[in-house]
Amino acid sequence: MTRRGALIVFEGLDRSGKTTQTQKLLEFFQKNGKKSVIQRFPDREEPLTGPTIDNFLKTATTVSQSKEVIHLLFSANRWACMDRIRSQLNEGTHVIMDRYSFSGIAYSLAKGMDKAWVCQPEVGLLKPDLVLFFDIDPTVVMARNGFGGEALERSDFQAAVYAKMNEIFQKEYWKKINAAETIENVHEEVLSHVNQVLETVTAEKEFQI
Ligand code: DGP
Ligand code: NA
Ligand code: NA
Repeated sequence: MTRRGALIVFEGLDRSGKTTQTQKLLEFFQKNGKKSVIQRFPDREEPLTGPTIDNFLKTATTVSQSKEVIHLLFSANRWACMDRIRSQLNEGTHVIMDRYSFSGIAYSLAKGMDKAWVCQPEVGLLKPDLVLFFDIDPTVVMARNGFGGEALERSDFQAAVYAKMNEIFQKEYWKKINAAETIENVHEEVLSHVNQVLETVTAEKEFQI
């Protein structure tokens, strides 16, 4: 029987280095002959919800939208990808996620939404084997090149998201990564956590917050 792949989630603020590190982890797995994919959320290629989300992220400062609708749209985007991701895991492929439900919850909590309400749509999604929280001072990411390109990349909002990510941080399967370190050092830290969980991957789990 093939051992299922691991579901490894990278979370953190915009510009905290997640995308670079998901790519480095993918390359590491591939060098070791291990099937793996990167799944980015929001998945702007997902046919039903992707284009709408892309449009929202590009225009949110100029158009007013219901925060409930936006929340459900991002959640629907994750749900729309679940069957494919489950199949990939079951056939032994590691799935590396660039954001997941925790972004969905933290971004909406930062808008002042109710916690139970925002968690509910995530219930039943696949539970990660590992969540790597890219911990970095919001003022540091805001100074990084390219910050501010999209609607949600505003300094006051990022600080609020950071506070909410810390609030929902769960000790058991979240690991904090010092994202202020160099790219190579962060990669080493990522690998040390990943190697530990690969030993523990067993049956499919359901998402719980
Ligand atoms: P990224 O492609 O990682 O740069 O994400 C695009 C933006 O969308 C970023 O500002 C974070 C935000 N985002 C990601 N997931 C969610 C979500 O589930 N809900 C909300 N409101 N925002 C999200
Ligand atoms: Na971004
Ligand atoms: Na990113």
